[in-house]
Amino acid sequence: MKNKMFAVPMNLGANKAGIEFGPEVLEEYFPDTFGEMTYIDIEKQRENFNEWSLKYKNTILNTCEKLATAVNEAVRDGYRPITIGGDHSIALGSISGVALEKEVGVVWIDAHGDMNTDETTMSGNIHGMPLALLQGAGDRDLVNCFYEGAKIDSKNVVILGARDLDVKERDVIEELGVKVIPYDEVVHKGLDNVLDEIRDYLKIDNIHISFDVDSVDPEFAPGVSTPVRNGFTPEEMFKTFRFLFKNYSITSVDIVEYNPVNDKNEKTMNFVNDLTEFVLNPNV
Ligand code: DIR
Ligand code: MN
Ligand code: MN
Ligand code: MN
Repeated sequence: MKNKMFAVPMNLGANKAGIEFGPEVLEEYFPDTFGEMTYIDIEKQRENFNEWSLKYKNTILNTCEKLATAVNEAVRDGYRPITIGGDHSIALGSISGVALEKEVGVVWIDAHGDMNTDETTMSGNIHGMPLALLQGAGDRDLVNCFYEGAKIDSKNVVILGARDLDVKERDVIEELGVKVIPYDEVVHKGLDNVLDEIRDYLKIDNIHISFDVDSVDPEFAPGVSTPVRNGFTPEEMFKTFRFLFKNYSITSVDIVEYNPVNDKNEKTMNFVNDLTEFVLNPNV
């Protein structure tokens, strides 16, 4: 399958400086991997600053709708869209763009659940909400991004690697019935067993992988905005990707939350490049 790459240099969903430089740093150091990205423009919209719990909602929605339009066209033209972030709020756009064409399941690989709503959030940051929004939970305007209503079915969603879920976020996860495999469980059961479990659980052919770099242990990927200890090794992540590409039709991929400002010895940058190279040319 041919790939088409999109870059979304936005940090507003995380409200932290640095993530917006991810795509340009990757492109500068690895032009062979990232040289062909189509950049989505971030057009600042007028914001309602009374909406504390939905910081930069209008600009994020505008960006996600533009990304969804571009991704949707790529899918219709037979490409596999790969979206390079930017913060994780952009997955609202990428997945909406795919979901209009195909019924997709989602493997959300993240230290976090990203299943807050505007009512449960403690940060007000929209990058903690996209997975709930995609299932129809949360702010109506954001839920209706690109087209009206939920984009994915909760039974087709797995959160893999979580280890930092907010208390009320857990309630949303439980209400919607989303399967969570915390990183702890990966350690206790072994990654191979967990991956087999995913294959038994996700009974759908088309899968979108939404990969948050902070799912990886900060020892190997310090270049993120919200590091959480005890995460995946790079080897485990390559194994996971290889498994998913082997067992499913991977419609589309996000690689988000790389923050070059926090990187050490270019570790994260090199890892993101290696993983993207695999995604572009998966030899399984
Ligand atoms: C936290 C952090 N749960 C929030 N979320 C992050 O702001 O809602 N997601 N960092 O990637
Ligand atoms: Mn995330
Ligand atoms: Mn995260
Ligand atoms: Mn994050």
